[in-house]
Amino acid sequence: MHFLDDLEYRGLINDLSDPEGLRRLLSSEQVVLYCGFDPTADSLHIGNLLPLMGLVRFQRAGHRPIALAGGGTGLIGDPSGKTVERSLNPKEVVDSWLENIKAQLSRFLDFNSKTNPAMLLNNYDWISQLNVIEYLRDVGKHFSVNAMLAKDSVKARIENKDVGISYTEFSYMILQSYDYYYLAKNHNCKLQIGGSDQWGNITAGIDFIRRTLQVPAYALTFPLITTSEGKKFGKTETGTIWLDAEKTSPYQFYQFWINVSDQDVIRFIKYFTFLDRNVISGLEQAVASRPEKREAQQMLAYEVTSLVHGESEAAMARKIAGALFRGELASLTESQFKDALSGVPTTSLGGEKKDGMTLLDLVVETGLSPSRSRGRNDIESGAIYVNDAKQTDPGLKVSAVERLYNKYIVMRKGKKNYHLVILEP
Ligand code: 629
Repeated sequence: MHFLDDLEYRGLINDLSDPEGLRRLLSSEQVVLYCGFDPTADSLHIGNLLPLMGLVRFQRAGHRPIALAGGGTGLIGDPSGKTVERSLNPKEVVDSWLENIKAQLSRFLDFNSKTNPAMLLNNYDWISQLNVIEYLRDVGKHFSVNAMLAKDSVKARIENKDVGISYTEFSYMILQSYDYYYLAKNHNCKLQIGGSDQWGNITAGIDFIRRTLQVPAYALTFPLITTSEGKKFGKTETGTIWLDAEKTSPYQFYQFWINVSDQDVIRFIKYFTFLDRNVISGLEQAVASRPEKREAQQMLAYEVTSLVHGESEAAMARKIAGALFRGELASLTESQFKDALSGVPTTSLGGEKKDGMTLLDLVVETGLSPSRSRGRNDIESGAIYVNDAKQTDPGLKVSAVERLYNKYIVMRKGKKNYHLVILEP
C-alpha cells in the first residue's frame, strides 16, 4: 500500500498541494520533510500530537523528518487560527520554553537511524541572521501584500476592525516561508506538514521557493480535530492535556483517552496510534458488539500513553484505573492514590466539625446526596461506598471509619461518583 493511502485510510489528510506529484515523489526517493512547533507554552500539548506523529509516520516509511523548533518564530507569534493579537513574550521566557519543547520533540523521533535519521533544528539560527535590508530586498520583494491579505489568517483579522493585526504578526508567514526556503536550499526539504490552520503559511512558502529556487515543494495538512459533541479537542474541565508529565500526569493523560466516546474512539485510534488495519477493524467490531467493555478506549489509552510517557507509565496508569474500577484502592501507593483521585471533588473537614459526624451527615455535606431524606435512602439502598466497602448504616460514626494514609476517606455513590474527604487534624 502506498504510504499516502495509509494516511488517507486514517483520515489524516485534510489537504495536499499536488497529490499526484507528491505520490510520485514519495515512491521515487527518500523525502526530507518538516513540521514546525513554536514555543508558545512550556510544553507541547495533544494538539501537537497529530503532526508530531505525522513526522514519525514518515520516518517509519523511510523518509527523513525535521522537527523544527520555532525559537525565532516563537518570538513573533503566528496569527493563524488566532482571533486576537498575542502579547509578546520575553526572550528569556521563550528560550526556556524552547528547551522543554526541543526535549519533548526529540523523544519521538529516531536520530540514530543509519538510513534516515531525524533532525532537530531551531529557526532562530537562521532567522536571527537576517538583517533588515536583506530581509526586505531578498525575501519581502517576493511577497505580494495583496496575496497576503487574502490569506485566511490575515483576512479574518482585517475584517474585524476591533482587533486588527500588527505588522509583526502580519509578517509571520514570511518568516515561515523563509524557513521552508532555507530548509529546501540547505537540507533538500521538499514537504512541509502541519495542521489545517497552517495551509496559508505553507503554501506561501511553496510560492516563495518556486520563485527563488525554481523547484517544486509540497504541502500536506492534517484535519482539525473535533469531537462528535462538537467540543474542542484536547481540553477538559481541568484544562489542556499537556505532554509534560509534570503538568498532566500519565494517569490523567491515560484517563483523557479512556473517556473518549464510542462515536470518536475508532477515528482517534486511526489518528493517534500506529495500530494496523486488522487490529483496528477488530476494535471497531468490539465497539459495535460490546461497547460496555470499552476495549477500544483501553487500547487507545494504553497506546498513546506508552508513546508519550513510555510503557511502564502506561502500565502504571492502567493499573491505577483498574484499581479504582475494581474497588482496590488499598493496592495503590500514596502517590498513585493522590494521582488517581486528583480530579475528584474534594471536601476538607477540620477540627470540631468531623467529631460526631455520621455517614448521613457526610453524604449530605459532600453533596453526594442532595438532602437528608435522599441521603438516608441512598445509604440504606446500598448505593454508598466508603473506602470501597458498601455501608448501609446512616448512623455510622465518621470517627470509626478507617483513614487511608492517615487522612483520607474515599466516598462513592454508585459506580463512578467519587468524592474525596480530607480529614484535617
Ligand atoms: C515555523 C514555525 C515554521 C513552520 C511552522 C511553525 C509553527 C507554526 C505554528 N504551529 C502551531 C504551534 O506551534 O504555529 N506556525 O503550536 C501548531 N503546530 C502543530 C500543527 C498545528 C499548529 O505546532 O501544525 O496545526 C496544530 O495542530 O497550530 O517554519
